Amino acid sequence: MNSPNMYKSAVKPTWCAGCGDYAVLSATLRAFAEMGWANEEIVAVSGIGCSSRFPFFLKTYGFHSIHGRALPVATGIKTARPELNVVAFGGDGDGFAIGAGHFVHTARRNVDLTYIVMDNHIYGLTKGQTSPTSGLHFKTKSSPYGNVEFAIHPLVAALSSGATYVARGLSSDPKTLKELFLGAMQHRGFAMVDVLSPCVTYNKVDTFKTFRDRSKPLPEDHDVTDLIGALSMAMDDTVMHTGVFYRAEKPVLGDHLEALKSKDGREWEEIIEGILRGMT
Ligand SMILES: Cc1ncc(C[n+]2csc(CCOP(=O)(O)OP(=O)(O)O)c2C)c(N)n1
Ligand code: SF4
Repeated sequence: MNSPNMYKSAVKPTWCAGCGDYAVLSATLRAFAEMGWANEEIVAVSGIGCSSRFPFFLKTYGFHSIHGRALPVATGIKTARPELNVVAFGGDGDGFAIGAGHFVHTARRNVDLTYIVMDNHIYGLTKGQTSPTSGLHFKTKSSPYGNVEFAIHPLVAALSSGATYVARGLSSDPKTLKELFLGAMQHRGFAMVDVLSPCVTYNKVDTFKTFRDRSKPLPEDHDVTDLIGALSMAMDDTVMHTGVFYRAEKPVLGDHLEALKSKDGREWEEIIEGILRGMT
């Protein structure tokens, strides 16, 4: 088996001491090792945020893009180079605020890539503002009188948009996290893992302890092929379930594009030219 260390770059993580993202990094390195991928077969893509610094710390190809744009960049890379293993990383702000539109469309296209979200319920990099996963009444610099918005359900959004592997894990349980990442990387299709990963510096409410106290593994008899069952578990506000909610086999975006090519023996240039002609 490959060693997790072979995927570590020479750049030391610059996260605050105790940040939940360290555990996500270590679980990722171990999942890569178990996948047995060569360094040059992996592309790590991110947007902007503390969590989006991820590609710096990996000895793989990397693309540190712009805020909220990890998924369109990852889609482009996977489309142009389907043989590469594309893994996108980012925060809840990056993915569910500015990047929310891209998230929904990447899911419905079932792009064959893994998306790992470090969900700390706050904007860390910009020093603590309310995010779309922050709870109602949560006080931050941008909501000094308390948050007046309901939180988004990342898992419900993923499930209802067409994602074909949907899971939730905890930074405080890196062993299970590695298994969830492995499942996502082995999956053919859009795989999202939402990781409850505390920001120890700016979020004093959603801590390791509160995430642990509020969460519970999915029941052993949970059926991962049942979309309605997965949605109802994801919508349960009384407990934050962890584990694999849903898994399905469906054609990926690349399959549809390949079919366009093979139908009349068209080349990419011809397909793109045809699309552009239709747009003018
Ligand atoms: C277009 C644009 N808008 C806003 C910003 C400022 N900005 C940078 S990171 C960020 C949010 C970071 O939060 P999150 O994505 O949850 O990641 P975290 O830092 O918590 O890991 C914001 C608003 C930016 N860089 N670019
Ligand atoms: S500010 Fe928060 S999210 Fe950013 S590195 Fe520090 S603890 Fe982690």
